[in-house]
Amino acid sequence: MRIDVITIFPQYLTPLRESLLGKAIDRGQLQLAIHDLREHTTDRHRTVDDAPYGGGPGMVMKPDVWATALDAVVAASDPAAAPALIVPTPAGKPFTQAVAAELAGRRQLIFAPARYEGIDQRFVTDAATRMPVYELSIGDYVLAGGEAAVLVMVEAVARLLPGVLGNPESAVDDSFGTGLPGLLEAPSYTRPPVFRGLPIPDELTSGNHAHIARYRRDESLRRTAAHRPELLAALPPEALDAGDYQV
Ligand code: 6GU
Repeated sequence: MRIDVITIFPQYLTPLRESLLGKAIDRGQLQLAIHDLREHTTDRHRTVDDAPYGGGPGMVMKPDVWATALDAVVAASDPAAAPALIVPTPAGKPFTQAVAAELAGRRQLIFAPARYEGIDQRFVTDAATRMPVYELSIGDYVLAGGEAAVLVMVEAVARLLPGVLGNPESAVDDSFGTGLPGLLEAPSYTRPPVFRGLPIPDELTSGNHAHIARYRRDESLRRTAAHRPELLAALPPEALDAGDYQV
């Protein structure tokens, strides 16, 4: 997969070259290019924003500068990659594990994170005539800009790419992965067997795999009920198994 990010803060995206993603880049599973939006301005002050039509606080990013930058990235791309544009915004659709999986199936993603009060909407409207556009929010809170959301989305997508995770099964059993539809993951434990007086739950040391699976499933249900009751309420009846009715 190829990922392009256009931003006025290129340094903000450098963590994407660390850790798991850095290794994927080194192995050639992921190509990452960060582009400075200001390189696509034409005035002496390298202006990227202006006052909002209709008034109000803050500034709006200029559609002409964004469109020029996007055109340059598209022109340098393989047309067969059919890139999709991702515009992070708190006014977008929720970025979920299902959306991450959909994006992981594409060959190229171009991210356009905004600062200030966002980008002139005509940039999105115009781009959508040429490519798929996703306006996406990472949660119900407001960030100072979309760059942190890009870090989140790229990490969630890249770990789903073939060969990026050491153990592909760890993506399956994750909260919101395909192993436990609609449930949160059970808590995890490792050595020592007693930590500050706290033992490991007996079920996990029993060696009985059916027992362990039942215990983890019950803990998933308990955690989901405590932290995310709306997820439990939304489960279709067939997502429950016979043992669940005792919980
Ligand atoms: Cl994607 N951007 C910004 N600026 N704030 C957000 C967000 C995105 N998602 C949640 N809050």
